[in-house]
Amino acid sequence: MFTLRKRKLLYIILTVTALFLLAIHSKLINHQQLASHDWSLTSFGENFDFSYLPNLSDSLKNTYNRWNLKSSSDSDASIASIIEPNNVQFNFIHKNKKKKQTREEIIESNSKRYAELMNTEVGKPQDASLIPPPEDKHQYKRANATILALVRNSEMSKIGQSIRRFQKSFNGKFNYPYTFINDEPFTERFKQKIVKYTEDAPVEFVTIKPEAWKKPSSIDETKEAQAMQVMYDHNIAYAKQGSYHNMCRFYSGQFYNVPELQKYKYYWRIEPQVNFYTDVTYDVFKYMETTGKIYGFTVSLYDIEESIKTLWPETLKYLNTGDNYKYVNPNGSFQWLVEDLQNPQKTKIAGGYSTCHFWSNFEIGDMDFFRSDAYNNWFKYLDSTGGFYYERWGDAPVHSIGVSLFADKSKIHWFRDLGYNHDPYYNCANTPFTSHCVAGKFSRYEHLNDQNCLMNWLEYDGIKDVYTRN
Ligand SMILES: Nc1nc2c(ncn2[C@@H]2O[C@H](COP(=O)(O)OP(=O)(O)O)[C@@H](O)[C@H]2O)c(=O)[nH]1
Ligand SMILES: [Mg+2]
Repeated sequence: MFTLRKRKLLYIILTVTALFLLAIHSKLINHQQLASHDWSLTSFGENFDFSYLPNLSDSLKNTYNRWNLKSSSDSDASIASIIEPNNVQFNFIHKNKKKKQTREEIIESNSKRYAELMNTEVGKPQDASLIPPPEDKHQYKRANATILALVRNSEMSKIGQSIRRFQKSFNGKFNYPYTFINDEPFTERFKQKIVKYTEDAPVEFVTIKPEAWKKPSSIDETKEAQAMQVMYDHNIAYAKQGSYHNMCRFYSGQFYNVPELQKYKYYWRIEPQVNFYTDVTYDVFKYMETTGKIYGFTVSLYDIEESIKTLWPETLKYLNTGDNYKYVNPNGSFQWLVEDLQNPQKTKIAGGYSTCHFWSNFEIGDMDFFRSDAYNNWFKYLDSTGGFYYERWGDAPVHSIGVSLFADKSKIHWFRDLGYNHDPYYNCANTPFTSHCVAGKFSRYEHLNDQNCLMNWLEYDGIKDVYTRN
């Protein structure tokens, strides 16, 4: 039996141990809450969590809350946009107020309409006279354009595949020059091998200046490392890959300033391991030129909302500062940006942005648009927030928000007729010139059909069909 003294001692030891365990437990919980705070869905109430934007003024918080994060059922907005000094707002207009569809019904209806559209045979765009392939491509007067590929030395054979397909589809007929860019010098081996694919098209190899590629010195590396870990824990692709963040920032706001690209107006971006399924029988760059279009795309989809949580709120903050409102084009394509029906949770997490974007691995664009004050000043602001590193803002949502806000929607073109694939998505229409892809198929995984934004852009922004003659 224990003596009274021993019993007292045991009691004290047990109490201290219990208190100690309790303290550790509560510390662990606190730590977990802290670690997940930035990303957990539960940290969001009905209003946006402004802890991401500590410097946000109260008036702007109110501006966001006025329209942000309302669920589709309680949204009563009737004005699509307000573009005034210190009062820039975009509201999603719910048309079917009476007959509310569920998310599943919306996805089913959009997928069905998408498949029908892509299966309806179309030819070429009807809104311009198209220039056919020249008889002598060496004497041909081309548009001021280049085929642009940012690529690593290690991706030689993958970009080679893309170029072989691209030459067959388009460039073998028109012979536009290629510009290959890289953050490291291209090896002799890369250069020697690539020209076997590019045939007789002119080729330029460019090393990007470190200041256009490297992470700015203003980035707080401790904060960045913490943010990367949180994103990594939430399975965000490339969360911890610094070079990917650099790439996204570079393609968002640096590529059009590369000295070797100054001589060009238009670019067609290609990537490793992409496919082109259409025998293109007109000069696509000249089509952009004659119609005055500034941006062409093939695939439009939702993004990983947690990679761009503050991109839209920061954009609104910028537009609501000084006279930046003046850059917004009153005829921009705003509706698909703030749509909140198909994937409402995404719109909520991304602070009012649907996350819909044009997929930038295929882009045909006018660099003069990106060089404009409207786009470039906005990019500089975005860059100053550090969001390319503290989050993982992609160049695709940045380009898409940029062109949707600052360009007339008639200047953005869906290349419905150009068959294209970057895994796992397709743009495959029923045209006499397209083969080896399945018309109407959006993804090789059917469950990803809910990621398709195209019908939203076409419908909610009232985009004119230029493929059929009216
Ligand atoms: N030179 C260079 N190119 C890169 C780097 N990271 C990505 N890229 C290029 O940027 C483009 C997008 O990268 P990719 O790996 O295809 O990303 P994903 O399509 O988003 O999965 C491709 O053309 C890559 O070759 C890099 O660190 N250096
Ligand atoms: Mg890629």
